[in-house]
Order: sequence, then structure tokens, then C-alpha cells
Amino acid sequence: MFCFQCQETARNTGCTVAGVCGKKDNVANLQDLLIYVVKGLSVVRINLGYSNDAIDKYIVDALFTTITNANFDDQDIISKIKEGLALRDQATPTCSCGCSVDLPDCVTWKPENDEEIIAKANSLDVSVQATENEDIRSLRELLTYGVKGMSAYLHHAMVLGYDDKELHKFIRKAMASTVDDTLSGDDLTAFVLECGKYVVDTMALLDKANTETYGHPEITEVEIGVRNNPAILISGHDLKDMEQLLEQTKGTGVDVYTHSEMLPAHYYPAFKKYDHFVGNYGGAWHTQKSEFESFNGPIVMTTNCIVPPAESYVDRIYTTGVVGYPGLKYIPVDENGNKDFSEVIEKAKKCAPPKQIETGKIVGGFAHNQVFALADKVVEAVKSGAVRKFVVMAGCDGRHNSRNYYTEFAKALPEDTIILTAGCAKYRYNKLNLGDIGGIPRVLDAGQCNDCYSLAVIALKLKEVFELEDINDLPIAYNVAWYEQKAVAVLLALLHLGVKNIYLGPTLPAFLSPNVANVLVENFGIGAISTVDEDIEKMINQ
Ligand code: SF4
Ligand code: SF3
Repeated sequence: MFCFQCQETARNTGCTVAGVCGKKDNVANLQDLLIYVVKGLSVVRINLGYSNDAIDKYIVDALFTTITNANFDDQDIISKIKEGLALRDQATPTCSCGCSVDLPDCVTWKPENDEEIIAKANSLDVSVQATENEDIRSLRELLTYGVKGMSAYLHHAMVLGYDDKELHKFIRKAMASTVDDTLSGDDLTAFVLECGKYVVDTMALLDKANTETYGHPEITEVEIGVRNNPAILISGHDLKDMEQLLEQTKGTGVDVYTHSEMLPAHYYPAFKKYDHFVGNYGGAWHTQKSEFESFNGPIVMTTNCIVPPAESYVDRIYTTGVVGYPGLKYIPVDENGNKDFSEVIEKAKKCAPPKQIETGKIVGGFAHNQVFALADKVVEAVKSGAVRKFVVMAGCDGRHNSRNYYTEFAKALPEDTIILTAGCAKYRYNKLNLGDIGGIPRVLDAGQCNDCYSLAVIALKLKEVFELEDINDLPIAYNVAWYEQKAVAVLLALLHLGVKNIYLGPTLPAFLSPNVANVLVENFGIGAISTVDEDIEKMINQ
């Protein structure tokens, strides 16, 4: 195996024996093959002009499946590979004139059995390392990871019935470009930057899907203690699963709590009507082992990030959607988009109530609509100098102790600054009680990582209000924490919006070759974080 798609990759170069995330060698290779199948399907659809919704849906699903901490199940991935090959072969015309000879191996390769699938997965053909030139490899992977993140967001929008053909078209074009040896580094760089535009469009679509379906997020205090009832914990990003679980648990005596990236569900008006929707339990994804143990009740993982489960709760953790882990129970979706959580509810009734691990409340719900409602107050605070700077600290959290930097950075920020956040990065500082500035909390949480879109909308609105030419003239600094591929997509979105001088940490991506990293540094001023003191000086005081 060779995988370097996330921030925790071994030695910041690549996981080669097993994933730091727990992904085994065979699963990593099968995921590479699944991506290879996606490339083949993309080439078929572009070169041969076939149009097929099932293929579009499949491509988005497969890309999301390979995101970090989503699917660890080799059998599930083999099934998806076979499904993709069947779709590819239906779409590929058979012709006796030999016109398919120029098609790449990802289109023409045909396995006879599972052994051949596994052998192909283990071969160099499908590996990241198949591309020898390190800059081309770097650009191909940067594009692939951006498209993976974009697909995750598109998947969520599609689940809610929102879709856009143009987004699928770009995904196909981008994936096909990664097997086109005629493309230069400049060509691929153009694709990477174009990806940012489509990520913005995808996040806008998802924002529309979420807000039209569940209302606009509003300021909300979320309980972090527990009640004395049996309960279900729901994690991940899928709001439709949230809705169905809340509906099905109504009147059962079973409470529902959110974990990690599901916290922002509390901010949506549609979910406030459930009085058994109690609060949020625990922190970001990487603290799940101890928290799932002490929660006592069943856990539903709707998307990433799942980590290999501990024995203490292996019999009460359920997966659904693209999530997979060998041996865990899976909740399927029916043809109408419905899921039956009755088994989880029955399981909850037999479990003890959650053990309290903290008390208090956290405040969030500062997506664009809510911030616009406070616009006068915010603009006045900036004009009067009460707010000197905003710092976007959105993104992901992770296991490494080096991420304490973000807690220390938040604590060290001068009191006339406000943190704008989204994604699970917030757990490094959202319980610090950093106070408020004239009633505006110093940590404004817009929601999940996809709600970085809200932060961009807010920035563009401020640019308009202050009549500025350039988004970079706003008093906003960017100190973004990344971990998985959705954060890569968000980064490309910010670049597309013209944001410069983004600080990225805790380390720069291993998949950026020195030359590709230079392009980002020279054209966009992207930089690595250093020490808290130095960074406060650079980002706030200069
Ligand atoms: Fe390693 Fe990250 Fe890939 Fe897991 S997802 S194998 S930790 S690089
Ligand atoms: Fe977190 Fe996995 Fe990225 Fe959605 S839950 S932000 S890491």
C-alpha cells in the first residue's frame, strides 16, 4: 500500500505498511482500485459520450467511500468495484473494428474473478506511485482529493434530493484527466484551480439543500451534559439520517445526542421540535473510543470519521451510508431513501443511560443567515475598533498532540479578535469560554466543515459592506487546520474565491511535491504554521 491522502500519514510522507488511521494494506489497495474504476468510468463517459444517472451516482458514492475514516471493509469495497465494472462495461460499446485499442487500461481491464480483482488492487498499476514524475503525481492526487471532498458534499446534497449535472460533469472530467498522459503540469494545475470553483458550487448546493429542508441555522445553546434515559449517539455529517432517527425515536423513551460533526444539527430549526434531542456528547472524532465506551448506548456512524472500534462497544456501533467496517451492523437505505433504525432503538432500550463526562453548554449556529441578522452589530463593532480582526480557524481536528497549537492559539488571541469556525477543528477551543465582544461571542461556529461556505458568504458580504475591491483587504486572517480530503476541497474553494495568505497546519500535505507547494506559496501565499507567538504576530499584529 501507499497512501498519503491525509494529514496524519506516516512520517508525513506516506503510510506503507498499514494506515495510521487503521486502514489495512489490502483495504488501502482495494480503495486505490475503486478509484481506478472511477477513472475508467469517467473516461468512458467523456470519450464515448454516454450519459447515465446511475454512473454519476456511483462515481460520487465511490469517491466518498475512499475518504479517510469512512470505509474499512474489504468486502464492501470489492462489491463496489464489481458494481462499477458492471456499469463501465454496460456503457462501453463493443465494436469489432478495434476502436477501443486507444482506451486506457482503467477502461479495458476485465477481471475474471475475485482473485484477479485482489491481484489488480495489489499491483502498481492502480497505485498512487504508478505516476513516476513527482509533480504530475502530486497534481493528480491534489485534484483527486479535492474531488473526493467535493463528492462527499455532493452526496449529502443528493440524499436530500438536490443535484446539478455540471458538478458531475466536472468530476468526470477531473478524474479522467488523472489518467491522461498528454496533460502537462500546467494543464493539471488549471484543473486543480477549476476544482475550487466547483467545490464552491457544491457547497452552495448543499447549503441550499440543508437550509431549504431544515431551515436556517440559528443561535443555539447546546447542552453537553446528559439526562438519565437510555440514548443513541449519532455522528458524521448526514442530516437526513439525523431527521429519520429523531422521527423514529419520538415517544420511545430513548434520547438522542450528537457527536463530533453532528453537533450543528442542533442549530437547525427543524430539529429543535424534538424534546428527546438532548445535546452533544464528547468532542471531535479522534476522542470517540473513550466517549463511545462511556456513552453506554448505541452509536450510529453516518459518515466519516469512524475509527477501528474498541471491544467495549463493538456490539453497539452501527454504520450506514458509505461507512463500512468489517463485522459491524449496517443500516441500509430503501429505494425511497428511508432507513429503519428500529434495531438501534431496541438496542438502546437495553443499555444504561450515558455516563456524564462534562457539564455546561456550547453556543453555535452562526451560519450566514444568522450572522447577517447580526450584521449591524458586527459592522459597528469593526468600525468602532471593538473587533480588530476575525480569524478563520475552520477545518478538521486530529489525534496529534501538535494540534494543541490550536487551543493555545485561540487562548493567546487578543480579546478584540473573533474566531470564525466550521468543521470539527472547533473542538480544540469551543469549550474555553472565550467570552464575547459587545454580545458577539468570540467563537462563531457556522456548523459542519461544509458550512465553510457560510464563512465565505460572510466574508463576501463584509467586502460589500465595507466597499472593498479585494477580499484580502478585510480584517480576516486564515489559520486553517486540515486532516482529510474535505478540507483539501475547502482549501481549493478558498483559493478560488481569491483568498490569499492562508496558514495551513499542523503540517503541509505530504502529497504536495516541493514544486507544487512552491506554486501555492508563490501564487497564493499559503504558508505553514510555526509557533503560537510568531503566528499571532504575523496574522494579527501585522
Ligand atoms: Fe495513512 Fe491517512 Fe491514508 Fe489512513 S488515510 S492510510 S492515515 S494517509
Ligand atoms: Fe472532522 Fe472527520 Fe474533517 Fe467534517 S469529522 S471535519 S475530520
